[in-house]
Amino acid sequence: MRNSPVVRAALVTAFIALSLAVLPASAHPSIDIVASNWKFTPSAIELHVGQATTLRLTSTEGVHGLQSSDLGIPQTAITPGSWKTVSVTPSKAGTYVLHCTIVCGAGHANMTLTVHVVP
Ligand SMILES: [Cu+2]
Repeated sequence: MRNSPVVRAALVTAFIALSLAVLPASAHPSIDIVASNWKFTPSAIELHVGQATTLRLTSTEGVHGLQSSDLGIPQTAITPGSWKTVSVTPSKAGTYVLHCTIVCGAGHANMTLTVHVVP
């Protein structure tokens, strides 16, 4: 019985089943947003009222920024080569257009991220 392949296989199977059952319940949804000159990709995202979502922000080109008082996003500089993580829990449905907050060049004025908050 000790070190039996059947027992080991059963333990591995139980461990994997447990991992799959536990992980999704504990993880918030997360959305990766990539900034570049001069856009956010994706350029629009959808969030739900009262649901915490983790935004993971990085840049492939230039330094950009994101901030929203309405959504509770603090001023966040987005720089190449690193990921910034911001947790957002919207309280009110609506469409929020966030402009890049760091002057980044010719296309800065039109660099936006649209956040659709739905019930
Ligand atoms: Cu900018």
